[in-house]
This record gives sequence, C-alpha cells and structure tokens, in this order.
Amino acid sequence: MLGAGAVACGSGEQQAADTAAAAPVPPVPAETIHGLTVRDAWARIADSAATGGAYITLVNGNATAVEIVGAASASADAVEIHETSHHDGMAKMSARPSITIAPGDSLVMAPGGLHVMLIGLHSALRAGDSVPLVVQLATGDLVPLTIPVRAP
Ligand SMILES: [Cu+2]
Repeated sequence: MLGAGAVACGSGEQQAADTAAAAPVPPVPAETIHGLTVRDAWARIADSAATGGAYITLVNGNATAVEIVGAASASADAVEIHETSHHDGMAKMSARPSITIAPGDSLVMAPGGLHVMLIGLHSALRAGDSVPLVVQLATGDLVPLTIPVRAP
C-alpha cells in the first residue's frame, strides 16, 4: 500500500509499554479532519499476531473529491484497504489501491464490505483497547484517527 512505511513499525516492546495502562475507551465522537467527518470508527477484537479489521465511515464535506491512497498504523506491520466480494458463495478480499469519495458522499466500511485490514498486529486487540490509524490522502494530507476496539 502506498506510503505504508510512513509510520515506522516501532519495536513490539515499546508498543506493549504504551498500552499497558489501557483504560476503557469511550465512544469516539464524530470529528472532522481535512473536511472529512469520521463516524462509527471501530476495530474488531483480535488475537495476538493475527490480522485485524477496522471499520470507519468518512463523509466528504469538501467541495471537491477526496482520494484515499492508503493507511498506516503503528500497531501493525502493514495496512491495506480491502473490499470483500462474493462469488459462488465464496467471500474474497481484494485490496483497493485508492478510493475516491465524491463531494458530499460517504465512504461506509462494514463487515462483509469495505474494511481496513491490519496486517501483522503487534499485539492482541482487546475490548477497550484503541488502535492508531493514519489515513493517507492523495493530496499528501493525513487523517490521524484513534479507533476503539470492540466486539462486532
Ligand atoms: Cu481484508
């Protein structure tokens, strides 16, 4: 994914220390960054060393289209934006190198559809944890998010 290396994967030890005193994470209020309003962000509970999924809704309040070209997280080796499709009863995930949101449109991620794939998690994701995620725009702007972990 473009720019996936922009947020270096720090040592796993440091990550564990940073999250040691995890308090319950309150629901994230909608916030607007670079004209994108972020809603309903959450990450799925995951075992250590597994692949995780996160879901966000982005509303483009800009007068122009916004193109998402990647994402990165300090909690995972790599991040890809995937789309789940179904063929002959089989679910298949494919990476989306970019996604364009027209002015006024929303990008809605949900289980079974578009999602953020967290590849090579550095630690387990438990309810109440949070995951940092930086969404990268074609303009070079970054949308930094803190995503709470919960059960689906
Ligand atoms: Cu996926």
